[in-house]
Amino acid sequence: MPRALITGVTGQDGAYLSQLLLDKGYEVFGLLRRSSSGDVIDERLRWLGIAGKVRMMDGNLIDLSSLLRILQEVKPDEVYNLGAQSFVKTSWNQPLLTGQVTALGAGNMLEAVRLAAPDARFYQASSSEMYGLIQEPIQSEKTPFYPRSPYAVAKLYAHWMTVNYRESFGMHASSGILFNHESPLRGIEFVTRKVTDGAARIKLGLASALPMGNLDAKRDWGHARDYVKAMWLMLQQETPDDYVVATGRTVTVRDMCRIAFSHVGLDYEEFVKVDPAFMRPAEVDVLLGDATKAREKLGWTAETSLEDMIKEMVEADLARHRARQR
Ligand code: NDP
Ligand code: GDR
Repeated sequence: MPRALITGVTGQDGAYLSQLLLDKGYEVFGLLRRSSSGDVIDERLRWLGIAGKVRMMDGNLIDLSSLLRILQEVKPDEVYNLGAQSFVKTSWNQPLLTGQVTALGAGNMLEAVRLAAPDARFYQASSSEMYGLIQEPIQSEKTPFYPRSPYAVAKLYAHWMTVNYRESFGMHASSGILFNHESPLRGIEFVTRKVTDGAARIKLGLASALPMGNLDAKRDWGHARDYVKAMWLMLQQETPDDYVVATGRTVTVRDMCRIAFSHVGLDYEEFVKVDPAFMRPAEVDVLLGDATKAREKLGWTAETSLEDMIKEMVEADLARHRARQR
């Protein structure tokens, strides 16, 4: 039975990846950082019906000793480094913590794998945010980076450390440059989930308006369930490499609002209000990924349309609110 260790196991991608690996017969271990609200930490795993099937290991990405101990105990075949301070807007409020977790945390994990599990295959969760102020209209593995937030700067460090450990030590270390991906398990602070939850609340009479930031930003949005398959495929290749994972379609936040509200029979323009509090000090205006390499080498393609995904998210949020009302 192959063994996988996932950092960020309590997050959106950690939950879907755990489900995928359990279905494939893996023994799945998750790095869990201690929290005072213990009863809600595996909420996403419970949603997918896999709570209790992932073995939780007590540690933290900023504590190298905990990572070494866990790797010695687990002896994983594959390590997926998904843990991060992942909310871009918060990275301006907590820039140094973001650096410690998102950048140095990945460095810690690479170092721990090199020292304690050198034969394990390693996946780094890199991000399209690294392209930032875009240098080419469609971004591929060859497009230069220009990070626009402390989060993106931190991800760039983690990305290049992954490349460097592969080249320096011959590690099987791969980096997935994933464009935005969403699901009913997306954190409520991210724009798609904020909108699907807002549309559901307004439909049910629980709210009357939705304050938003920049409606003109464009993103290439896919489904997290599809994207975790690409992570796994990267680690099944004979040689490690970097891959863009994207749908190849970009849509404005405004259009995404229209899709979500129209699903519940409402006109978004009546409810969505621009509020400067949700604007960012620097914006990534548009992202659009070219996943040709992933398609040709991994045989991967995005399967879920934006419309189907937003519909699934709105339905899930309606169900959540209805359950609370009972
Ligand atoms: P989430 O924000 O949902 O999950 C982040 C995870 O990181 C949580 O499990 C969190 O644990 C964990 N974490 C945070 N700090 C630490 C720490 N100090 N030590 C250990 N674990 C920690 O992110 P997603 O699932 O959406 O994304 C997964 C990864 O992919 C992230 O690295 C993200 O930056 C990256 N990414 C995401 C994209 C997306 O569109 N979703 C696109 C490209 C990259 P806790 O529950 O305790 O907070
Ligand atoms: P992003 O995702 O910053 O791309 O990072 P987010 O959903 O937060 O923002 C996307 C775009 O929407 C605009 N926006 C708003 N965003 C939020 N959160 N709230 C709002 O009210 C709002 N109004 C407009 C933003 O300005 C932005 O342009 C996500 C994270 O998952 C990262 O970890 C990951 O690396 C990247 O995707 C790829």
